[in-house]
Amino acid sequence: MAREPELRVVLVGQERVGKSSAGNTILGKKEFDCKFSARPVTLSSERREGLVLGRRVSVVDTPGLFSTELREEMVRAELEKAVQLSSPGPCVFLLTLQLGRLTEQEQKGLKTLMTMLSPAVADHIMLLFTYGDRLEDTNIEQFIRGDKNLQKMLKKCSGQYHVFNNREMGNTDQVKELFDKIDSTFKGKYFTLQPASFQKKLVRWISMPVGYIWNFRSRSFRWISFLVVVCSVFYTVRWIMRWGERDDEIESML
Ligand SMILES: Nc1nc2c(ncn2[C@@H]2O[C@H](COP(=O)(O)OP(=O)(O)O)[C@@H](O)[C@H]2O)c(=O)[nH]1
Ligand SMILES: [Mg+2]
Repeated sequence: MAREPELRVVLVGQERVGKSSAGNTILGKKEFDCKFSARPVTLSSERREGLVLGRRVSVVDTPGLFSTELREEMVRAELEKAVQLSSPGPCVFLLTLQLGRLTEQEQKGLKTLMTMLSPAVADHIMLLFTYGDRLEDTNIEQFIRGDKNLQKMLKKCSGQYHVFNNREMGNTDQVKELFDKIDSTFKGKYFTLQPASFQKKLVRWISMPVGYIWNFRSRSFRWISFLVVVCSVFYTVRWIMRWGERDDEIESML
């Protein structure tokens, strides 16, 4: 019997919606940090893998799409890193939403992913609702039927969704159901990133270190770092120019 292909999953969404917890539910063990805290715990994309229900599975957890800690450029870089970590490409992006909380920013998550990665990503996005324990005596289908914004979101992506109760990490039925939905919706196809143009790369090379420095918490440290960078650039340019002058000097002496 042919072995089932590896399932590569990337978890994306707002901060504290339950992405890392969902990653742990998929893998059936506590691989990602997820604790109740006022500040986000995940600040860079991380990959974990395992054998789940007899199948090789890799899960990449990412920081929040609208991060309170990272600048937009860094969020984009972490998303691109997530795609690379999921090589040759993720089968699905699980856009994670907390059941019962759909803010305007959360509704923009899809657009953010399309802008940051590529419009083609929409076909590989599935909505994953966490906090399934809140459903009580209703079900997810009924819940979606009652929310026009959710229906709109589903129309703009693959149309597929699933619900997790991360409080029941040992419930493998919810994981099996997710795998079945991924298989039937994406049929082994996966998302890849087109190489960026030279201009885009140049803008990123410049904006990445600037964004990185700007992310430092301490204001004075931020400014000192800027000064160090500016001075380094200045002295490097001066050194290169002096080099040319020295060649001229040597030539005139000979
Ligand atoms: N009741 C309940 N709590 C959850 C569920 N999923 C996550 N949480 C809690 O939500 C908080 C944030 O979860 P986390 O996975 O760190 O969110 P992330 O920032 O999106 O990675 C943690 O306190 C989790 O225990 C769920 O399905 N049900
Ligand atoms: Mg997290």
